Amino acid sequence: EAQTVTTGGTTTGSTPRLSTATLDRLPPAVKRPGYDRAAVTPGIVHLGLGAFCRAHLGVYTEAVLESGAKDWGIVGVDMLSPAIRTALKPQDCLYTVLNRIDGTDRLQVIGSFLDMLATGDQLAEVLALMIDPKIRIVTLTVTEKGYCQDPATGTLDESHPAIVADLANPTVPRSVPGLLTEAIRLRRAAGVTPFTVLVCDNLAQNGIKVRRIVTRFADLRDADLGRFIADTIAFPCTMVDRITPATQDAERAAVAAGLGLEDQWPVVTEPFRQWVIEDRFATGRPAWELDGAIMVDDVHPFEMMKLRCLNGAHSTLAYLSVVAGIETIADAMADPYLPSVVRRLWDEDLIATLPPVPGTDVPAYTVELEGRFRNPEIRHRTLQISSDGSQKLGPRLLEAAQERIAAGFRPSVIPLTVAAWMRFLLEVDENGTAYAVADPMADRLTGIARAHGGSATDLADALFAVTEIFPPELVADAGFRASVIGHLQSLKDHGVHATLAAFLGG
Ligand code: CS2
Repeated sequence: EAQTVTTGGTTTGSTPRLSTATLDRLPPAVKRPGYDRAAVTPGIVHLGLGAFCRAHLGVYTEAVLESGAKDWGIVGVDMLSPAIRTALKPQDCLYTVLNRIDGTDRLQVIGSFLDMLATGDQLAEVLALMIDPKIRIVTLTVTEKGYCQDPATGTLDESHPAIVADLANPTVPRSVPGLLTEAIRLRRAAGVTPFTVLVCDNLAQNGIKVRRIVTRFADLRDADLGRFIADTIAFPCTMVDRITPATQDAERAAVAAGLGLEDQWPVVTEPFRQWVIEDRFATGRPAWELDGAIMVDDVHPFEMMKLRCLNGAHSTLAYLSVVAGIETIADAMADPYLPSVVRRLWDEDLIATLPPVPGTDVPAYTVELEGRFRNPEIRHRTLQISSDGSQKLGPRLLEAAQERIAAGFRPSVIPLTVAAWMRFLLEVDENGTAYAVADPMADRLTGIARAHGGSATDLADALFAVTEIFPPELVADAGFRASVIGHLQSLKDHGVHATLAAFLGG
């Protein structure tokens, strides 16, 4: 059958579309909802509809629905664009998760998202749903920057344009803190039991941090509301993990071939997944442990291990790779030097900063990570991971560097990562290929890079002065500064490979 698949999820052609009506045409090998979707009611509102939540929350919740629970369906809400709603509503919100293991495609059609909304044109519907007593949990994957925080302190950025706008017009929120606060206010006014807020983004102490941000926003609106949130809303911490790159058109085509149906926005993900959740829910929760979620009293050790070892290594690989012109994490792991760099990052900088992780051997965890990064079926673009460095460097690596220095050690690889990020801000790789820095602070950061790019010392000094990213105590450390500047000089003069060869040899 002829079919054309083009970028952006628009497709034309004669292949019929995945939907409730076409489910029975799927080949037998494709898993699909075995429960009666029409009998499921929503219990979760999920904010942020990217690929990750559909490969993670959506899959864990699918298992809960398969077990017979009927009141934990998900309604997904996009706060940035209606693109996923547009792609998936005609499919009755069904989408495919593709796992490729040793060249064999395993496909599962997920039914746990019952509906999809976008705040752009459906804000009133979203708020009405969020005050419905049936909704007991609000989950979030809105990325680090979605919380409008000052990344260095993890507190609300009160000068953030969306926060300023929401404080001026709080009943028509467009920021995440604004939307949560307004929903909580309306729910309280209607006498409905509060929902639990479950943050599923890669922030250290994510629940604690977001509770502080939302409480502060509410406080600025109305001190009584701020107190109410602080006293009554549960924000359990979570560690989430599944490597899920943005979907490519070739993968859409592979999914269509496997389904015999067109799916406009499948997700391709690795076999591994992990979810560790602080078990503190005010009004019940799905039995996610049925599908392997780990319910604990304290997520912190798990989250530090994952954020530093996985995400910190990702960022290290990403900046060095983008500058060197290496396209994916799997390609980076085939480089002669980069695997040794991440090994040293783990062994010399990160593992020593971690508290004991219950039931986990951390060195073995890093060996497993290496295997996950090498997975050739996952084409995870280094440029995608390079985004939002201003938000990611702190929790992934800079905090660890500070701890190492405070303990009397010199961080080894982290200064190299910082230097690579600085070099990355020049927006052109070593082959002369231009790319764009995607970051909420991109204008300021690339402006600094353009103005000071001629000298490693000037560039590093100008960037160290950005206090939203670099804690003053860290950049007050002369050894750290000198190490970053030395690596940056080498990256500029000799390039990534010569710098890594010298670093690893030395
Ligand atoms: C990545 C994460 O894009 C990034 O910054 O490091 O999305 C990473 O793939 C996930 O956290 C894995 O769980």
